[in-house]
Amino acid sequence: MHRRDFIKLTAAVGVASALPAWSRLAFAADRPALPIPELLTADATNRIAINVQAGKTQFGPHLATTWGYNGNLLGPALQLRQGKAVTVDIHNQLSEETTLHWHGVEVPGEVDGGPQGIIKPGETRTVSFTPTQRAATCWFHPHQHGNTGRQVAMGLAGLVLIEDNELRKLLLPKQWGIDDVPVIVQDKKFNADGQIDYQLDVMSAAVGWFGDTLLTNGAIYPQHAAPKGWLRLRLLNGCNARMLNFATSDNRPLYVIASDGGLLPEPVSVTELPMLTGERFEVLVDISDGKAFDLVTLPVNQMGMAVAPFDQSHPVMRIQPLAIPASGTLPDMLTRMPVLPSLEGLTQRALQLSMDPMLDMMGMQALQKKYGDAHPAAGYSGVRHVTGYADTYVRAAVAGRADAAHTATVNGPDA
Ligand SMILES: [Cu+2]
Repeated sequence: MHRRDFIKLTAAVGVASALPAWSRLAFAADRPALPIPELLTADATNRIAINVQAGKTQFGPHLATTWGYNGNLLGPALQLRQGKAVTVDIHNQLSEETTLHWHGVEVPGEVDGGPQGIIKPGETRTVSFTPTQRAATCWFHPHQHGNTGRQVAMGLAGLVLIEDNELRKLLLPKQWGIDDVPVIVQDKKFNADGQIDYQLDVMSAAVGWFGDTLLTNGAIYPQHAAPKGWLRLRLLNGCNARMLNFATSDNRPLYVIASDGGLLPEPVSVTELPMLTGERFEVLVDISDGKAFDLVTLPVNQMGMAVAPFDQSHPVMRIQPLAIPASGTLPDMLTRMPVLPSLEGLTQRALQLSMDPMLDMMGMQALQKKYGDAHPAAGYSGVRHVTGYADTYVRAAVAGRADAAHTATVNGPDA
């Protein structure tokens, strides 16, 4: 266990032990506590240090070699301020090249860690930038050419929280790891030796790499105890290719307050929240009734992704309300948004990405051979697979970018 995990766990247990015995019993001993990434802010000289390093992580029965930022797995949540310059020193302690890409953060190309921003083993890359965008939950991960998927699968990913004055004024839940909770969801696969399995074959080349074990902040079906009232979840679909569809086990609504781009004008109540890979949403959940429930992901209509155990509702984490009251609220209004410009008279361009049809066919056959065609919901039993953006996404994923969906379709002004 990381020291920071221990501190968070101690804090959670501290809260729990202040409660009557019946309440503590609800916190199941056999379920791991949700690991909470450390909230890291810049030091007095506006610097943040990130070490890209290798370690070991226990996943159920598997003790696997994993990679992390400043730890064994995943990384800290970097809290940045709008308008405040920050310098990040990225030290690569791995034995191979990597890059660090600021996903969703509006930074100049030379600062970003695309495939050009290589950090050789043992070397340090220093980047400086000033966030100018609205408050938003973003993330960072490698974007090494040809190796992005594997390096992320090994554990490299962390959150970036951009804050601004507008967000600070709202009385949203904001106690990190207590009622403002990061939820990084990723699927993993392990080989016979219990190591992370990132073998690409015709099937994963055709439909995208996917695993059979769901991790939430790196833990299998963890639990989180939170003060009863409003609970804020910062959801990240950190999977390689798997679309997720968040819901609650007792159908209580999720109130979406922010997307990739920051606050929505007002909360939107949903009972299902589909998320493509790389996407972030912030939701508030009312847990004032004190009843425990699961955050789950429902089966999705995406080729290859609805096979067992994902052919049914699958738990993401258990949420256990505590007896103590929470202090955050769900405001009726969140922010003012500018009116969308008229789309009239714009030139529309459609770019279609495609892949080797032979590889596609071989992948489909491999999928059918492995899982059979007994799951119509899996969307691979027909001649064609899923339609729309999911299909485009799957194809984009073949290009090897976990976040290629952003660039898969471009429709816009011919400016
Ligand atoms: Cu990305």
